[in-house]
Amino acid sequence: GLFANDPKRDPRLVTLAACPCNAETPPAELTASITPTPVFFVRNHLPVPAVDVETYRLRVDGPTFPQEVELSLADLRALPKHTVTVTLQCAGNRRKDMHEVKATKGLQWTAGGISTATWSGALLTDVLRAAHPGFDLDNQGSADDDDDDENNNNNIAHVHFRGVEGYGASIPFHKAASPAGEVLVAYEMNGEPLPPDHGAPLRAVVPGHVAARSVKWLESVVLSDEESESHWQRRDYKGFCPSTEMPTEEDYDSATSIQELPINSAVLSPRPDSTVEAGPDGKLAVLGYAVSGGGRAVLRVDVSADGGRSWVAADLKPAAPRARPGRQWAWTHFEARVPVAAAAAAAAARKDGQVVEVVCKAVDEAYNSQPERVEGIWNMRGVLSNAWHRVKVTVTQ
Ligand code: MTE
Ligand code: MO
Repeated sequence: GLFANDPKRDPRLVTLAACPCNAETPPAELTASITPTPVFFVRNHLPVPAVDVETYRLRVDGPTFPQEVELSLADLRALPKHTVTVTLQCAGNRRKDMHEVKATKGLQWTAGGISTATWSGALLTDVLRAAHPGFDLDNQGSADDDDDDENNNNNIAHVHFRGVEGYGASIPFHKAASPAGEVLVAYEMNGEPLPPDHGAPLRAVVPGHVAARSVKWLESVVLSDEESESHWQRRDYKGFCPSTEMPTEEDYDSATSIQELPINSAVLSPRPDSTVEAGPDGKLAVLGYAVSGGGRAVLRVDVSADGGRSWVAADLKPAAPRARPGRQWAWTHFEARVPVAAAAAAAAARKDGQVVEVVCKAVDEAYNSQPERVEGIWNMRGVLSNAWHRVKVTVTQ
């Protein structure tokens, strides 16, 4: 059948849909800085394509290229190898939290539509230079620059990525053309060749951008003056006003496609609806992850065990502690011990069974923070779901 080429998968993955495969990383595995490859979340829109690595070629083209160029895997491996730790987060991560406030359309991801790996491959800037030695990455021109040199890139504003199975997306040229953007044509994940679910033999890895732009089974890179025509660029992965119940064609045309994601965080432990014990000090251990887009580091995570009345600033453990300034592409784990005894006693007095609400909210280095409530950010597709994460637990003492 259509899915004959789909691989066997780790049974620990939390499957939301089998064909095409959409599966979350299980909560217990989300606590690791680097997600083990077998439990890295999977988000496929289509069947996993069959790829012949012998004949595989990456096509590279653009308006100022004398001709289309084909690069083999050997050509790409011959370029300097670059390794970077990057978190991929689906635009629909935590959609379920939004859906619970008001119905959304899409798979009901909890907080496991996110994972982190070390990715190795060629820098996209090196691939572009290899494909077109005369190509001037620095010449990003401006609309009123009328230089008519034929290598002038004035009109190039986007880089399109296409997958073998038909998926496609694009990113802004300024991200792709900057070596500090660290966009990769990756052939390794956690030190091993890419597995079928994650794009073997090649995928784009776009650090700091929504995972939808990190195109798997990458078959072409094309420079353009326009965004990708792909459905997933033009008719999905966009945010709208909360009153837009059903975006029209005009709404989609006028909205900006998601590239960098906003600051987000989630509690991994305790688990929702669990019964937990406070320590002798009346405190509860809370841990989770926080992540922001665009290479912005997580500055602080505030944790509450009384629904947000009082807060504790958590200890932070970034997955890539030596990342350069402005290039924090990976998540940060947090851990806090939060006073809970008073909240549990108050809940007991209200006779609601000592149920307390554990909350986390993160702040990134631009001092962006998460919205308190879902209502003001609700959208029909359930993307950009980054309200304070809330987990209800029963406390025993
Ligand atoms: N690339 C291709 N070719 N096909 C896809 O369906 N899904 C995108 C992106 N790249 C997709 C793709 C989306 S929406 C996400 S969230 C990430 O891949 C998921 O990457 P992963 O499956 O390696 O976790
Ligand atoms: Mo996604």
